[in-house]
Amino acid sequence: MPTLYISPGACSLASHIVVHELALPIQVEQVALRTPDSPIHAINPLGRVPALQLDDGTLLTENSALLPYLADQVPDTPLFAPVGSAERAQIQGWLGYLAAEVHTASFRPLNRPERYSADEAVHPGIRAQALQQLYKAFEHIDRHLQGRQWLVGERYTLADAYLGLFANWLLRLGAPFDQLTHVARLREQWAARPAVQQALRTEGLLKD
Ligand SMILES: N[C@@H](CCC(=O)N[C@@H](CS)C(=O)NCC(=O)O)C(=O)O
Repeated sequence: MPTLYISPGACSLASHIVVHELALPIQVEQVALRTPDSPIHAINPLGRVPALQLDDGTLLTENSALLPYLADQVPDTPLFAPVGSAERAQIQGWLGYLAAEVHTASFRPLNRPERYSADEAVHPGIRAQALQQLYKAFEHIDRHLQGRQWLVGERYTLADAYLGLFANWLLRLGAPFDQLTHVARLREQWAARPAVQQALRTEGLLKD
């Protein structure tokens, strides 16, 4: 059976959720991150999650590739859209935006300023700039969600599964992110989904 490597609360939550949304026959294995002895280093040379190892040993990484791959295991799932459709490109557009603008350009310097400078004295400045960047990235999403329930096509898609996890990370930041009411509403709808709750429970992030 294929194995999806995840770490509790990490960005691998999006792929983990989709495994539950689609009831895919995939085993989920939790690994530690940023420790040299973690088994993830033998799986993914970057030492990162999510990573999906197929039965023949093929390794798939990157949420922006994994989420479409998982959805494609169930043809016609409403989580994605037909090949060649504008909706499919819109969903992929949001996956790219979330991976690049929200995760890599904003959350990473906020959480890991040491990757941008070895000089600890400048870390508060890196974090402050990253917070501004993050706010701008989410303002764009909040505006897009005005008058819409979900990001694309009036139904929950891969893009919302991925956005929900980043919106969840915002909870610990408080103001001014709490002003983004449309993002907050989407996060609540996301958190109410049984597949999201199942994934959160497995990762030890939701108690009964
Ligand atoms: N662009 C990758 C980012 C993956 C990533 O940065 N994962 C983090 C967890 S959120 C990780 O494994 N970090 C461990 C490390 O970088 O050492 C994706 O979207 O899949």
